[in-house]
Amino acid sequence: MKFVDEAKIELHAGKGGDGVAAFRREKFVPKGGPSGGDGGRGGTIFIRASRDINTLLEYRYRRIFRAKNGENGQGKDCYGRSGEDLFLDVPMGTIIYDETDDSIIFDLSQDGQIEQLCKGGKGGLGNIHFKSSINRAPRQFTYGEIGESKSVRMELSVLADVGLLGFPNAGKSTLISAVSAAKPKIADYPFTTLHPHLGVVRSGFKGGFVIADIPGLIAGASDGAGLGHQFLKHLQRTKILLHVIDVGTEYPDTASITQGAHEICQELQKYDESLFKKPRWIALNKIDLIPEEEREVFFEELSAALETGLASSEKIFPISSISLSGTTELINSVMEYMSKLEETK
Ligand SMILES: Nc1nc2c(ncn2[C@@H]2O[C@H](COP(=O)(O)OP(=O)(O)OP(=O)(O)O)[C@@H](O)[C@H]2O)c(=O)[nH]1
Ligand SMILES: [Mg+2]
Repeated sequence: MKFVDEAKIELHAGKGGDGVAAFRREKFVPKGGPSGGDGGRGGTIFIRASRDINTLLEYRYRRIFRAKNGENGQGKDCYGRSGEDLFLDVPMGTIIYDETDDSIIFDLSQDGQIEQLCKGGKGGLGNIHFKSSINRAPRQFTYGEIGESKSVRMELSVLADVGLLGFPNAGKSTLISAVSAAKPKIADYPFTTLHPHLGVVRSGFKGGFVIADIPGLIAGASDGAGLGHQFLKHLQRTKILLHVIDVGTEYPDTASITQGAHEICQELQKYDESLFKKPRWIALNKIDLIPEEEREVFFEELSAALETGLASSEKIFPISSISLSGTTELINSVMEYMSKLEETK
């Protein structure tokens, strides 16, 4: 599924340092000439594309970026130091729009591509530049120029890395809203989610990964039951499927939970064998509804039951999308998995 990750930021290049008017004061040189140096150039803001970043998440937390100002010039022919340039790293594929007229400024399609976004202001001139045959003691100097400023929008089309799968009401939307900034509708009735949503999860992996929340599936979806199963196509290019199972509501009916899990996997297999064969993990959700002291035994029993059929999964994570217990472990495991995939690429 295509999804647009977006961030709006404000950029201010550095101001140039002012030039200065100064005169030489040296022993035995009674009337020293002008010696005021130029101001340094203000820092320029560049944008740099990198294949090592996945999302624009970083730019949703920090929105204003300023490059350093140039230093003012000084006496004794000293020039001010230039302000340091600022490089903003964005994922390859990011498109930069000018917020004022919505025009495209850059389309960063190459890894390592660097473009100048906001030019730093020129430094002012010191009075050494104004010396002439008719004016040997000029007092003129100029001020540094203001750096360029811009408001830009960055857009990136991203594909989901993780796809959520499960019955209506399993808590898929609650999970995505717990681990990402996405705010899908959540309600205690089936088929709350009618359209797929994506959420970006902040993690150490390339600045985050993307989870897709799709409408719930039910048995018979391949024949059109419920909302049907055409939404599964959005999971086609994901790297992991996460099968969310509501174990809290049906606790302690292991047989019914297992049966339900198999139904989902049957629908998946009917839809597409390759999707069915994708790595699929299980999130046992709503564990907050299960008495704490009974959880361990129950999870063991349930894991054993799930292992025997279609729904078998290498990894099972007991979680609560409401109390957030277990969600960090889940996210960390996804992150590790993605990093490994990347290494073997
Ligand atoms: N106690 C408890 N309730 C949860 C948990 N996760 C979700 N719920 C509740 O379960 C109900 C369904 O949650 P949703 O996130 O809308 O479920 P969904 O899987 O997205 O459902 P559809 O969009 O209809 O497919 C809501 O009332 C949630 O508050 C959980 O971990 N614990
Ligand atoms: Mg939902």
